[in-house]
Amino acid sequence: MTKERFSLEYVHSLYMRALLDLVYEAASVHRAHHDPKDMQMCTLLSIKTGGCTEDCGYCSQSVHNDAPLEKEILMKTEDVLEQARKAKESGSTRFCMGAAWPRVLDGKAFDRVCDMVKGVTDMGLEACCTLGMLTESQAVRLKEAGLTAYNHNLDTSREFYDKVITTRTYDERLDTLRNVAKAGISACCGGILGMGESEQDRISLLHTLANLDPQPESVPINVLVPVTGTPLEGQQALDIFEWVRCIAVARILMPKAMVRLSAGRLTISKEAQALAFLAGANAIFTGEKLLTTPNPGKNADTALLAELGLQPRVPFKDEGKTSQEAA
Ligand code: SAM
Ligand code: DTB
Ligand code: SF4
Repeated sequence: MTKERFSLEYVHSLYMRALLDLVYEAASVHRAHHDPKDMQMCTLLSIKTGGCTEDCGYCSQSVHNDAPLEKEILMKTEDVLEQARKAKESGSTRFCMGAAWPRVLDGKAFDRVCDMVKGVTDMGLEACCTLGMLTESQAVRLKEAGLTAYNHNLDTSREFYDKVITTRTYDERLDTLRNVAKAGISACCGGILGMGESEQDRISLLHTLANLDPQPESVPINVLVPVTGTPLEGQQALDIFEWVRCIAVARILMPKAMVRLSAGRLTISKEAQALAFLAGANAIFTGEKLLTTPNPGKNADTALLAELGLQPRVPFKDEGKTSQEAA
């Protein structure tokens, strides 16, 4: 077994620091590795919605749950590219396409997703996909199509995993992450907080994420959106300072990663989001909708960024230019 980068004891000790000391350290690490004014804006699109055979307890799209949802078959490539164009016009630099599949199957649907990835990349946007489990050869095809990153979350600790999902294992998640890495694609890998897990579970998740080799290029921090008709619909809301702690620890342990505030922002105050940005969060999903649940609209986010003196980050193909030059 290779030696781990960070011990569980160390991650635990970081997590338990006085909150403001932790935020201060995370802010220092953030400023040493990133421009603290930059905020990466990403847009999500559900390219295939609902009907998923996995039993994830939080998800509106699982056939095992009873969430009110209109199922939709795989979108047409031209419709996806139209949405990508709109996302680019409204300032997003990354376009993430999500499909409610347990795993990718080779065939026409996957061929179409590869075409979408190529189209999005050709537009000068970073392309990201989240399609469920993936083999190494499928990862290679996505890489050839130009994929920047693959989103595949560990979601919670290994210990808590089967309290939330029983149709797959933690090791299967890790296998896909290995296939993604072997193909030379960056991983976008994080989790969901507020599913009833303990503090120790959050520490364990952060420990696993930070010890991935290579570390994730981006770390989405989702807060549970309690969807009606799912087993987690009545889950008590997470203490917001636990969320801030996780963001700060993620920033310290993964200094180069984009730490992305993902699901759950709609119910988080702008003051708490400002604290999260101070603690190192530097990416958000923008637009009225995530995959199936609502998100703060563009106007709210544009106003928040302006109030805090933050600016949308320029696309990777325009690196070196200022935001104005790239526009
Ligand atoms: N089916 C693929 C998979 O599970 O990897 C991709 C789509 S799945 C919807 C992407 C991620 O969305 C999940 O890993 C989870 O972190 C997040 N997610 C789904 N439902 C959520 C909810 N109700 N609240 C917060 N995050 C959620
Ligand atoms: C991630 O970690 N969060 C995004 C993205 N990756 C694909 C998805 C959030 C989905 C929230 C629930 C929904 O809208 O269905
Ligand atoms: Fe939802 Fe993804 Fe789980 Fe399917 S695998 S139920 S889409 S989170």
